[in-house]
Amino acid sequence: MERYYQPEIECASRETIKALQDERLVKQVQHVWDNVPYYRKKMEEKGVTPADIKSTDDLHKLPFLSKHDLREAYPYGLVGKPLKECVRIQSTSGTTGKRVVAFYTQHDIDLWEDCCARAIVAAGGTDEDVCQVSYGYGLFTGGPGLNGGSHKVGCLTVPTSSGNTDRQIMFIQDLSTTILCCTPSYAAYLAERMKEMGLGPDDIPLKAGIFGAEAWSEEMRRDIEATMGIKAFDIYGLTELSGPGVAFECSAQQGMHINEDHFIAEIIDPDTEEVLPEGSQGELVFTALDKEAFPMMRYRTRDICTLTREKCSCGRTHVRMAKPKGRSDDMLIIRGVNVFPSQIETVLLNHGYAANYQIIVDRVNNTDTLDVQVEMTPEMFTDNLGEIEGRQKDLVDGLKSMLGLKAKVTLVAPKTITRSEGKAVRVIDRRKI
Ligand code: DLL
Repeated sequence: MERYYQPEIECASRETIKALQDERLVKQVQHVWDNVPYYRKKMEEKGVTPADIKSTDDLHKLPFLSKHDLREAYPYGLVGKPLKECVRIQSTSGTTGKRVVAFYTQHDIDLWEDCCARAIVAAGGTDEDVCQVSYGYGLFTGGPGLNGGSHKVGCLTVPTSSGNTDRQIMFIQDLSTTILCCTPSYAAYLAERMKEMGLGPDDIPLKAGIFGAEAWSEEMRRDIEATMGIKAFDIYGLTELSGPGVAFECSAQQGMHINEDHFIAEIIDPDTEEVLPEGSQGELVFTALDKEAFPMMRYRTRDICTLTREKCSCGRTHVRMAKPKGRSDDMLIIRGVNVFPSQIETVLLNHGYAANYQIIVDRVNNTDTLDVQVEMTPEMFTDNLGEIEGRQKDLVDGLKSMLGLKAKVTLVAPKTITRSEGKAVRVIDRRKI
């Protein structure tokens, strides 16, 4: 039986959702106009006033916000409430430039935690469950978001944060953890360690995993599900919009339902900024409808994916997003060819490897080089050079047919590639361009 956290919203008719969005958008535009001078200026430059926005049909008139705006307005330029009404900040791990710092009122935290609670319930969670949150706690939104959601559902919450892998497994066993929340790469690492410890799916009390914060493939899902004996659910979100829980998978595992009472999603062509029809692949853009402290209007996520409104067997009516293919800024252009790390991962997993790999891109004599280092699994480990060369050639061929590009493949011994406890770093781009 499918369970819902807020069925009156999650299963509402399209008309009800549209009416709610219309009302909230009009209010939110006024809030931003009155309280966020940075965005008001953008509206003025575009010749738009709140009077022009009468419903969601007028959304396209509003200007976009991008990471560039967030950097320019850092730290307080986009805050929509007096600081004395703000109770928390969270921040991205941003490796380049300024971090994004997002602000929350208590109302913002409540709606964020509701979104995470919906995700936990959609994964089968109830107040009978023990939910271990192994996302990082602190500035990263993963730990605090799922922690809050888990409380709301009434699960017994185990806030282990990430790291200390053997202790994670000890808690899973001793406390009979039933739901595990962490990044998919950390889940794969935990699964690998459990196998090494001789634990099979029947020895592991887990029933579900809620894995997100980075791109992961269907092949990786199957591997983790088989090793841990669980059903693995995807969850999506970003700091700018609150954190995890913007969208989540249900039992159908056919895309993630976007919480449409809080967010409007659009897909645009990243080059022309034109809004694309349903089903087209493009950049995901979100408008937050009822965030107070850090309102985001038409925020360009850089994530590339598609949306569908096809009926879902779970009964939820909210639009679904496909797994993001990667970020437009993760996409590598190698010898003129667009390459997403997720395509490389698919080839590796289809050839029986685990997701332990690194992609090294360089430029030698003005030509781009693509070197994929892949760990052999313990079962396939050998020092027979002929066998290794044969396996490498298979992967070179597989990558050629997926990418249309010749890569160099180097097989390395098990356990040589550093494991990730948070978001995995898969690409090293050494090109100085
Ligand atoms: O990663 C929030 C989060 C925490 C989501 C825990 C899910 C679970 P940021 O650090 O701001 O926030 O990174 C946001 O991560 O724009 C995507 O590129 C990527 N991302 C998040 N979830 C997924 C997912 C958190 N399920 C950025 N699949 C986003 C693919 C994802 N990419």
